[in-house]
Amino acid sequence: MANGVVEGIAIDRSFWEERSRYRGILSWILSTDHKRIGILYLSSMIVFFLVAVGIGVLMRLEMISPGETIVSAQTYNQLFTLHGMIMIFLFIIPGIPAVFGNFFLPLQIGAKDVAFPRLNLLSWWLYMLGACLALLSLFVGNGPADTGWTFYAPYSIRTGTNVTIAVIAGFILGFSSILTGLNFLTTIHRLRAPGMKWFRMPLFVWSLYATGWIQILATPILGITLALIVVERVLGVGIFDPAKGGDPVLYQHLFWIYSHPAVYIMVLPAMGVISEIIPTFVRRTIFGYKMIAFSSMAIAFVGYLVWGHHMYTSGISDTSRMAFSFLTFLVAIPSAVKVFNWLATMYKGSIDFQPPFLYGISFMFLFTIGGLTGLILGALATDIHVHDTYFVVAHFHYTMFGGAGFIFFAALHYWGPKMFGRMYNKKLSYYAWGLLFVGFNTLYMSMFILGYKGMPRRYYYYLPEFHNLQVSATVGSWILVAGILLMFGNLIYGFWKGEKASQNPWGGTTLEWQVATPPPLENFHKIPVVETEPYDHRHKFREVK
Ligand code: HEM
Ligand SMILES: [Cu+2]
Repeated sequence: MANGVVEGIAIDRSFWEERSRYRGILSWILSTDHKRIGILYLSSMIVFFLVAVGIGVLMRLEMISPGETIVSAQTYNQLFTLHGMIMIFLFIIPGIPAVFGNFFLPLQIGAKDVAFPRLNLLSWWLYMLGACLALLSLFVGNGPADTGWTFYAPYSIRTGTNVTIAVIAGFILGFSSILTGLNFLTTIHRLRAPGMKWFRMPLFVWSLYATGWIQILATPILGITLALIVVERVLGVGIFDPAKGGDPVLYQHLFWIYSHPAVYIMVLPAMGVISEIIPTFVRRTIFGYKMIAFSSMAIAFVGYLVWGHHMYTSGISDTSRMAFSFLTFLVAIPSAVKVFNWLATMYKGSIDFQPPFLYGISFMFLFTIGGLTGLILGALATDIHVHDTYFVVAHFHYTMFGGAGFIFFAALHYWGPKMFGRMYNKKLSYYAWGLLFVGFNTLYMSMFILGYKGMPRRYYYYLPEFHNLQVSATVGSWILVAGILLMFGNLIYGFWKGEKASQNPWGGTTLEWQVATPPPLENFHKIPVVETEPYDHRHKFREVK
């Protein structure tokens, strides 16, 4: 039977109708059901994302002409710091694991919930506490931090803005990520259904497994580093500030020892989602299942060893620069294995260009541009030229936004109907995709060229020869935001008022498509027994009537 059959399941109350002793919003914010926690993360995350997008548009508006346009130079510093902090710590790092990992991991392995449901709820509460603190830093004292999201020392030690509150918020958000990772690793080790052997797990589960190890091993390093900033700011102990005998380069090492592996907390789950979407819409089993699973683990491991490529210009030795450059090229190999296997799966497949597939393969195009420019940044000779310019800003928007961000959108289009039980308007999602894709490339391609020509990042003023491309970048941001708003408007209206969705609208083969839509509270009445490999289109499972 196909990847386990759910026998004798009756149409049951969906998790939306959970009977709990609490009513209204309390029945949500005090629920330990993994599906409800996934929806809690989704709703809070979309709000934070849209706030940060708004800040991004403001920054682009400011840059439409050299000199003051709408905000002062100091405010501009605070805007890019806030934008980066919210996008990284409140959207893209929790992102796919917290929303779709929470909702679908137990369903995909045949479990009733994650291993520690109450700890799971605590992770969301910590996420919200961290978010509230970050937003509080807007309104008290000297206003939000103006250091950039990287909080480089010694400026982050000396500035009078709310760095202390911001880094405490980061510290708390780190715990939310650690607890989520811990929960997922234990769930995958302990709660798989009978027959769900390691090499029968969907590849999304493998990507969450690799990500979980980074979440629990790397995040504590960020926690300690941010705590040391607070110690130095509050107690004046010299750790990073050379004026007090500290070492600012030590700060950079500690910060990037977490923040480079952190880019894989962002991208690995995205690579897992696309490995689900491609077999579904090309109606073929995935090419090189084991190699894709292993390449997730390889990326997670080698990704720990490349952090120095952020510090080629900070005065580290030539030997270490060469070593970090070599290792950076090495990490490109397992990523390329994945791209090759996805293309091989699509080759000669009967492709069904549904919205999830379209958003999904945009990831492959945009992430490949991000990855290849990553090699330009990984090479010493070229990096020295483009480090700290718009080229870097464009590069990480292609990898993080074009990569993980577009997959977040693809996952919403793919799994949203299962989560909410209703469909969205497909035509509108194609239009939204068009605006997103054209706006995205206009904005960030302009920034690639500006950076290559020498436009520094985080600068408020610029030379007249940069003006035309700055204008096209800003126009690109308007088209991009029109796409974002149309996409979310269409999805929210569809999930609320749209036509009822069937149990398996896309013909997926993994377990979540074998339970009712939306899923019942307990997921499965009887623990399923898994008998075949995932993505096996030869076996059709019975619709629950
Ligand atoms: C409509 C969407 C967006 C727009 C218009 C936008 C625009 C920008 C601009 C113009 C900057 C450069 C500021 C400068 O160096 O002068 C920037 C920086 C940044 N963006 Fe975005 N961005 C968007 C979405 C995103 C997303 C989705 C992410 C992450 C997933 C992201 C993460 C960052 C980070 C980390 C920085 C660096 C901030 C710093 O220098 O400290 N952005 N963004
Ligand atoms: Cu890096």
